[in-house]
Amino acid sequence: MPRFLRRLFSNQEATHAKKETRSVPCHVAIIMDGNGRWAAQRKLPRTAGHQAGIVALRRTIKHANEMGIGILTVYAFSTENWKRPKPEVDFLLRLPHEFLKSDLGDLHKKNVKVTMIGFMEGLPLHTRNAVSEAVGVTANNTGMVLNFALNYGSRDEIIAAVQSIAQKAVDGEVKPALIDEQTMASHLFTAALPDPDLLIRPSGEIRLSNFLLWQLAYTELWFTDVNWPDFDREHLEEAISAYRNRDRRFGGIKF
Ligand code: V0D
Repeated sequence: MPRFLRRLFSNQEATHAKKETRSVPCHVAIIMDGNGRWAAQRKLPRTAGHQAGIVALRRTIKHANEMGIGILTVYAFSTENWKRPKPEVDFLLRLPHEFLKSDLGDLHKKNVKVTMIGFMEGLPLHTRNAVSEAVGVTANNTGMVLNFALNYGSRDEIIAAVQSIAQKAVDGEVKPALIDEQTMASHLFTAALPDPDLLIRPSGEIRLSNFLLWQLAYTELWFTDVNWPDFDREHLEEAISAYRNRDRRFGGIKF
């Protein structure tokens, strides 16, 4: 029976919900938004906001790791970010190297595994090399997964998945009638990861902005007005405590 039908006919998720309300979310995704606004409020250049965003990222990784979060996915660069002025794009695309130069040693020591989702081939070679090195060095680590969404766009990700499934159908490798959620999920960048349990978006914007559209189907969403550079342990704790107090029903009924 396909998964969507099994979900209709079983109370598995409803039962599961009770357990999940007491634990820390396994997978937390964050849209690191509000860096430009933070800088503008201080009459600083946008680049200063991005630098402050790195500091917030560094401490959030530390807090997430201490809290026992299994996977932290952070949205660092979207496919739409190419529309920004070239100097800002160039600055942003140097940040992976800059961040890893200072932090990779510590992350590796803490057994953190660095991974990436997004259209790698669209990034400049220097950015790809920096990320590839971190992914390679930490490939066998068994601690928290730190997953960077770089040059990522959800609609393009879904289109690429559909193209590759369609090609397999043409080649006779898959039967169209048997394509199910699992087929789709296994063709997305996130194939190796469970769906996020919690999405956090700071900076007051209440939208998904083309981030993980498929994967967020059942995710709890948490929005806060705090800009990303000001995001600290208390904000992460607030989001997680809200998550733990919500009943996750996955469309089932609670009993
Ligand atoms: C700028 C706030 C770390 C968001 C954080 C290329 C906007 C700082 C990385 C990074 C960015 C990416 C991959 C990796 C290691 C680090 C990063 C970008 C922007 C866009 F393997 N911070 N960071 N990447 N900002």
